[in-house]
Amino acid sequence: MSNNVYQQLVDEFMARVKVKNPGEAEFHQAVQEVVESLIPYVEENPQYKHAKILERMTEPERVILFRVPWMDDKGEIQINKGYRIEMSSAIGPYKGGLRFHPTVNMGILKFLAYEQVLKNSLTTLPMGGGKGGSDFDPKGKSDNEVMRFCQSFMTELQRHIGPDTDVPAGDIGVGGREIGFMFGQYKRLRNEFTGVLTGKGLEWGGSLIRPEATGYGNVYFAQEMLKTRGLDFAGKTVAISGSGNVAQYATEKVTMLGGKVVTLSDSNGTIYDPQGINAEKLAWILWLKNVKRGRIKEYVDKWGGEYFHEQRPWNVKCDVALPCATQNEVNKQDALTLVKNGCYCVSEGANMPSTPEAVEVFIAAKILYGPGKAANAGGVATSGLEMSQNSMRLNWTRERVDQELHTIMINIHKTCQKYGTEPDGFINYVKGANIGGFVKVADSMLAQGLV
Ligand code: NDP
Ligand code: 2IT
Repeated sequence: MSNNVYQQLVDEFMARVKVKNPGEAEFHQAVQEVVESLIPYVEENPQYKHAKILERMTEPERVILFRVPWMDDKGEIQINKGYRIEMSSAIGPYKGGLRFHPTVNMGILKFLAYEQVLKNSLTTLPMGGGKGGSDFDPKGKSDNEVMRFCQSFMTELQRHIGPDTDVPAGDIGVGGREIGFMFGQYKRLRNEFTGVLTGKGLEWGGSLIRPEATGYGNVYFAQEMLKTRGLDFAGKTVAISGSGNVAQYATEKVTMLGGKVVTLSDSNGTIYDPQGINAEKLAWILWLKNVKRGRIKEYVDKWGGEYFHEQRPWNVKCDVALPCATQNEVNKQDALTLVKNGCYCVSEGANMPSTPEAVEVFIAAKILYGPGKAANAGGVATSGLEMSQNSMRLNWTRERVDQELHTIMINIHKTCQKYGTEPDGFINYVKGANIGGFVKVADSMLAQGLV
C-alpha cells in the first residue's frame, strides 16, 4: 500500500477520534502520533484490523470524574475536579500516575493514559494503563491544605482502585508527601495495608530506587541510543528542562556517568551553569525544590551562572537534550535550534514534550530521538517492581532494583530497535516504541474476546 493510502486511513481515523472527543487537543496529538506508526502495521496484520483493536484502544474502558471539596486554612470552601481514566486492563491492573496541576483537564489525562498503555507494555511487566489527577494546584498551599485536599480526593477515589484493580502513583505535583496523605486515607477507609499506590515511603512499603527511577531510566535509555553510534556520556554537555523529580535524578545519573548538566528550569525560567551542576549543587537543588519548595532562579544567587526569565533551555549549545518538564515544551523552532547547535540526542523524560513538528525535525535530521513512552518508562517499571515487592511482602536491595531497572531499559531499547530499524539502518524509535508496545496489548485483547 502506498504512503498516500496510509495517510488517508490516518486522516479518516483521526476525523472520527476528533468527533468523538471534541476539544481534547493533547489526546488527538497523542493518538495521531501512535496511529501514524500503527496503521501500516495493522494493514499488514489484518487480525488486528478486523477486531478493531486500534479503535477499541482509543476508547477508555472507564472514565471517573468527581467533585473534590475541601477547606483552606482561612476556612473558605474550595472545589476541584478529580479524575481517573482507566484506559486499558488488557495486560494487568490499570497503572499510572496522578497529576495535580491547574492545567489538568480531560484531554491531558486521556493523552497521558493513552501513552501509558503502550509504555507499560514496553516495560514487559503485567500492568495495564491509567492516569488521573486534579486541577488542584499544590503551589503555595500549606502542608495541611495539601493533606485535606488529598484526603478528600482519596475519599472518592478509593471506591475505584485497589492493588489488583488500579494502582495510581505520582506525576507532576504529586510526590512523596501527596502519596503519603493519600495512602493514609485509603488505609483508614478500607482498613487494609496493601500496594494500592506506588512511590510510597521506604518505611511503609515503598521501593528503593523508585524516586530515582524515571530520571535514571531515561539516562540508561539515552546511553543505549548513544552506544548505537559508539558514543557515551563522558565529557558531554547536557541540557535538561524541569527541576522536579525526573530532572533531578536525570541530572544525578548524567553526572555519575561523566557528563556535564548545564541547565535546569521551571515554569518561570531557565538557569544556565557552564561549570556544570555537580553533586553538591544538585543536593542543594533537591533541598530547594523538595523541602523549601522554592523557584529555580534562586540557584544563580547561590551558585552563579545565568538566569533566563521565561525561557526554556533549548537555545543553549549541548550534545544531549533531556526534556523533563511537561508536554509540548519543545516546539519546531526549539528543535531546529538544538539541531543547528549540534545536539545529536534527545531523550524524553517528560511525556510528549516535543510537538509533532519538533519530532519531524529530529527524525528528518536522523538524530537519536527517544520518545517518552520508551525513554521515561523506567519510573512505571520500578513502580511495577514496587508492586512485586508488596505482593511478596519483601524489600529488595538498592543494587537489585537498580539492576532490574537498567535491564528493563536495555530491553526496551532492543524492542525499539527490533520494530523501528529502517532499511538504511536508522532507528525510528517512535515507530519502534509504538509497534513494540502495541503487539502485546493487541494480542491480549484478541485472546480475551470482545470486551
Ligand atoms: P514534578 O512536579 O516533580 O516536576 C515538574 C517540573 O516541570 C517542575 O520543575 C515544573 O516547574 C516543571 N513544569 C511543570 N509544568 C510546567 C509547565 N506547564 N511549563 C513549564 N514547566 C513546567 O514532576 P515530575 O518530575 O514527576 O514530572 C515531569 C515530567 O515527567 C512530566 O511530563 C511527567 O508526566 C513525566 N513523568 C514522570 C514520571 C515520574 O515517575 N514522576 C514518570 C514518567 C514520566 P514548576 O515548579 O514551575 O511547575
Ligand atoms: O508517566 C508515568 O509513567 C508516571 N507518572 C509514573 C506512573 C507510575 O505508575 O509509576
